Amino acid sequence: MSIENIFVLGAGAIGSVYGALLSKKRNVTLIGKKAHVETLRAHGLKLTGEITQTFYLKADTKISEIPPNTLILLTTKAQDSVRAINQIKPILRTDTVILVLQNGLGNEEIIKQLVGEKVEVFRGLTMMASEFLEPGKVRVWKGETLLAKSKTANEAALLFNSCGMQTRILENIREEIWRKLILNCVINPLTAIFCVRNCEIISEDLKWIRHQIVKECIEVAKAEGVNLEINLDELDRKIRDYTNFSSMCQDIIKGKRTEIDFLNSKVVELGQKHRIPTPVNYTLACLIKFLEERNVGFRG
Ligand code: KPL
Repeated sequence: MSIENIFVLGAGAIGSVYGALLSKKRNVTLIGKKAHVETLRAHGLKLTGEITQTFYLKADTKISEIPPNTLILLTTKAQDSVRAINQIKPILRTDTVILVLQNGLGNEEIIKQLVGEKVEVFRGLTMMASEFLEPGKVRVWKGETLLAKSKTANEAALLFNSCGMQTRILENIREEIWRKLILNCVINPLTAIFCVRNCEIISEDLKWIRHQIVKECIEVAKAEGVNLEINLDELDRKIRDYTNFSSMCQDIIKGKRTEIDFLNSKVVELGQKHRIPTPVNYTLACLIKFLEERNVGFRG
């Protein structure tokens, strides 16, 4: 495949950043919510933070037609991917490629089941952070992009790197998916519950909880055939470097559903399968579910 067109399906904070940077070299269309799309069309996309630039690129609320040689970056929240993919399923072509760039475990398997063999689906992970400030405005913190080895991964990595995104291909992405999952299982619920920036959870008072989350995840990963060695102090240092509000914290603030089912709840589910207790992950998942329900209740 030679990537000519790119759709970013789920142009919230992180999707908008990827779309903006890739528009330096390719024809990119951001697919997002109406208010964001209208602002992008009228005033462009303003990135602030570690990248300060305004990008003028195409934007729409849905994909009506998929041209040949299209790469679709799936950046919706994990819980929205089935709906998003079902909408475009009838117009997918055999030369369309889907890159699943989301948080969570098991996402690409769901997409593969939906689209079948005819479409190449591969997994990516982003270590970038972003905040959706208002329609048309996103703050960004740079970070690496990791791509699973697949037919289109080489071409995608070359393109991403040429657009200024530090990108690597991994022979075996499974271990990195777990590492990112663990980072999210620690950061996302704690920041969402306390409504604080990621670096703020590096408090001595939360140390036992942070480390217990990791220990439970490591046990479950092992039972799933992934042996991880994680240095807890190093992980704490990594978290201290993130000064943004996590995606889950942003979701809770906005009264939206979160990715908890693909993060801590997924670890609990797999723990049950292997009879491994995961009480701390379970407690956090319950607290997030409570916040989600309360939000939905308030919205009526
Ligand atoms: O993936 C993220 C998220 O917010 O969902 C991190 C890397 C934790 C950045 O906040």
